[in-house]
Amino acid sequence: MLDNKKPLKLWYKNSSIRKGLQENDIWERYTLPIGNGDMGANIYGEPEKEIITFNEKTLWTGGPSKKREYYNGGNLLEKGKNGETLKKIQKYFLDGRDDEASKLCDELVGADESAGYGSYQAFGTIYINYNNLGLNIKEYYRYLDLNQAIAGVHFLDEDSIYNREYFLSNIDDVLVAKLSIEGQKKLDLDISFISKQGAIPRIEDNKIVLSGELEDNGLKYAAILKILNVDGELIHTTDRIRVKDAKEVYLYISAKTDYKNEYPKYRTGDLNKDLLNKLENIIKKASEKSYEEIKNAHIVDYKNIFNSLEFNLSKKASSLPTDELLYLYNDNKLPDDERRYLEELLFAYGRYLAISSSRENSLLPSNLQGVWNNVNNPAWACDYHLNVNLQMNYWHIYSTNLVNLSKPLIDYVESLRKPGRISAKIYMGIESKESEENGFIAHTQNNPFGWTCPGWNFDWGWSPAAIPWILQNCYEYYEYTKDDIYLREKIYPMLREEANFFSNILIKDFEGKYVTAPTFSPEHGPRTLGNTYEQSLIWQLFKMAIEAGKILGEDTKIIEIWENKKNNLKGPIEIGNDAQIKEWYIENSLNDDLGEGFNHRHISHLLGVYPGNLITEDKKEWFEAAKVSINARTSNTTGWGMGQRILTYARLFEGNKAYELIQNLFKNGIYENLWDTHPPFQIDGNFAYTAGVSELLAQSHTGFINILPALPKAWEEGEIKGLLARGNFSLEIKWRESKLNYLKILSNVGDELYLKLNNIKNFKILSKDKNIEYKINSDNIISFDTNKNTEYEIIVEDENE
Ligand code: FUC
Repeated sequence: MLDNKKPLKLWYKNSSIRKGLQENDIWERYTLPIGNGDMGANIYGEPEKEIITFNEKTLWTGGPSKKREYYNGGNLLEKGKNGETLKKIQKYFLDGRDDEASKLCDELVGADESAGYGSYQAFGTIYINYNNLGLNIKEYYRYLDLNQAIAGVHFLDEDSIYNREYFLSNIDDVLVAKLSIEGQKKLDLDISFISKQGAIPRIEDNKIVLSGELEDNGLKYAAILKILNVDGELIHTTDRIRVKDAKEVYLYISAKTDYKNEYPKYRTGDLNKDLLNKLENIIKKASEKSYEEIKNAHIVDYKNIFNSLEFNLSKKASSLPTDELLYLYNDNKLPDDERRYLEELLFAYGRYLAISSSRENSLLPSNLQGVWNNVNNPAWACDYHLNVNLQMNYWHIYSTNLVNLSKPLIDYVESLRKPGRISAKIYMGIESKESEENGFIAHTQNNPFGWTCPGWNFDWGWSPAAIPWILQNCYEYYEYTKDDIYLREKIYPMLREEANFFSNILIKDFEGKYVTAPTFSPEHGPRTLGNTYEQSLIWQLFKMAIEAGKILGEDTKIIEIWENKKNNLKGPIEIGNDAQIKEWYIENSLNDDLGEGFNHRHISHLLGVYPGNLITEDKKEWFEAAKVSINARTSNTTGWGMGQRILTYARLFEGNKAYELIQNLFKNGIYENLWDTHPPFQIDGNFAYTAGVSELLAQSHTGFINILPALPKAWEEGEIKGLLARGNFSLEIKWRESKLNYLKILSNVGDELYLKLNNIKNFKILSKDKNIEYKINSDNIISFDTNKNTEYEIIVEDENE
C-alpha cells in the first residue's frame, strides 16, 4: 500500500450559502460530498446552522406498485407488435421507401414517465443549529480530505474554537459526525432530521427516527439518527433534540429501503420494522466503538482502495483555497506548478467520487449524480443513461486501479436480462425460453426497475446498441484482471446471449452486408438503415464474445456464426468525401445537412476510437479520418462531452489537443466544489477526466502497453504509480523533460508482456537484478515472458537531450 503523502484536499474560506443563488445552485456548486456507495451526504459547513443533505441510493419512485399493477418496464405491445413494426420499417428501407420507414419509427417507442419511470429521490436533511454562537466568526475553513475521505469545518468565535468532522463509513454503514468545542463555552445545539418524503420525525431517547413509504410505489424507507454526547444534557422537543452543555457530540446516521434489484418485484419483503431493526443493529454496533476506532477503520478501508494509485505532476500542494485555485487557473494567472496541482486534484477527485458512490457491496451503480441528489425531480430523473453516461461513469475504474468498484455495474447489467428479454420479444420479435436465452435489450435510459423499453420518443429513446456498449465495461473487468472464473460465470453468459441476439436481428442491406435497422446515432441525425454507432458497437460485441468464447474453450460452432457475421458487417467504418468517418452511411461530406454537426455533443461515430479498439493506429486511413471527424466537432460542449473528447484525443495520440480540452473542461465544466457540470451537475465528466488522464499516460487496448502515448507538452515532468493495464500489469511511470525516465511493471498474473516505449532507443530490462532478454516485434513493440507477482524495471539509458 502506498502512502500518498501530498495533501489532496478541497478547502474553502467560506461556507456554502451565497446570497442571490437558488438553493439547488448552492448545493451543486459549493457543498462537499461524502459517500459510502449507497449513502451520500453533502456538507454545507454553515457556522450557525449546519446543513447536511442526505441520500440513500435506492430511494426511487417508479416501478411496480399497488397503484400500477400493469407495470411492465414501459413496454408497449401495441407499438412493438412482437417485432412486426420493426420488420415493416426494415422492409420499407430495403424497398427504398425511406420516408415511410422513417415515419413508422415513431411507433418504436415505449410508455412515457407516467407508466412508472420514476426518479431518484432526496432522502432528507439534517440541521444542526448552534444556539449560543458568538457574533464574530473568525478563521473559518471547511475541507474535504481526499486522502482520508473525511470532511470538516473549523472556526472560532469570541471565546471558543469549533470543529466538525464527517465521514461515511462503508464498513460500519453509517455517517458519523463529530461536533466539538474548545474554550470557555459549551455546545448548545438543536438537531433535527427532516424527511424529504413526508415522514414525521419521531423523537425517541437520543434518536430521531424517520420511517415511511413512498406514496408513488410503496417503497419502504427508514433512517435513524442517534446522538451520543459525552457530557451535557439532552432535551426533547416535538421535532428536534437539543443538546446542552456538551463539549463533544457525536451523530450516527444510517438508512435503508426495502428495494432489491430482482425482477419482477424489486423488493426485499422487509417491513418498516425490519428496516428499523437492521438500522438499530448497525447503529448499536457503530456506537459501541470509540470514535477513533470507527474513524480509523473507515480510513484504513478507504485507503486500501484509494492508495492503489499515486499521481504526481506538481512538486507541492497549492496553499490556495480550491475555489480561488480554480478561478486563477481559468484566468491563466497560476504558476505552472499550481496548475499541475489542480489537475492532479481533479484526477484524484474522480477516484474519490467513484469510491464514494460505487463500492463492491453497493446495491446499485452510480447514477447521473453518483449517489448525491437534493431534489425530488432531478434532471433526467438522475437515472441510468446508457447512451454514454453510465458507461462513462465506469471508464476510469479499471485503468486507475479500482477494479472491484465496477461490481454493482456488472450486477446491474445482469439484472436487465430478464426484463430486457421482454422488450426484445415485443420490439424485436426475439423470444427467449427458460432454457434458451435469446437476447435482452435496453435502450437510452433506465431506472432500477427494469425499464428496458425504448424511450417515449424515438429520436432520443431508441438505442438497442446500449447493451453491447455497456457490455464493454463488463468485459474490461476480465481484460484487466484476467479472472477467468468471473468471465465464465458472470460475463461470458451475457456476451453470449447478446452476440446471439444481434446475430439474429441483423439483416442484409442492398449490398448483402449485415446491418441493424432502424438506427439512430445518439440524439443526432436521421433515421437510417445501419449507422456507424451501432455497427461499431456490434463489431465490438462480436469481438468480445468470440475472444471470450475461445479463451473459455466454449461454443466453437456458434463462434463460427459470430465470426461470419462480424466479417460481413457493413462498414463498420466508411470514409467520406472530406476524409472523415461517416456517422451515417448515407453521409457524403462533413457536417452536411444530416445532423446538427459541429455543435453536437455526442461523438458516437468515434466509439471505435474510445472506448473501443476498432479504429487504431495500424488502420491508418481510419485513424486519420477519426482526427478529421473529432476536429469537426466543437470543443466547447457539455461537461461529459469534453470528457469524452479528452479520451478520444488521447487515443489519437493528440496529447496537446486533449490538454486544450482539459482546460476547456476546467473553464466551462467544473464547479467550485470540483463537481462536473452538464449543466446541471452530472458526475460522468468527473470520471471521464480521470479516465482521460490515465489514457494520456498509458494505453493497453491494442494488445500491448503503450507508455506515454500522448503526453501533453504542459506535463513535462511527473510520475504515476499504480496505473493498471490490460493483462493485469501495474505500472509505475516516471518522466522528465517529456520523456520516459523510468518504468516499473508488476506482473500480477504472469502473462506475456508486450510493450511500446515511445522515443526510447537504449534501455535494459531488469528483474531481481537480472537482465531480461526480450524480442523486438514490428513497430518497436518488445515482448517477454513474465512471472506472476514479479517486478520488471525498464532502465532508460538514452542521453537526455
Ligand atoms: C444524454 C445526453 C444528455 C444528458 C443525458 C443525461 O441524453 O445526450 O446530454 O447527459 O444523457
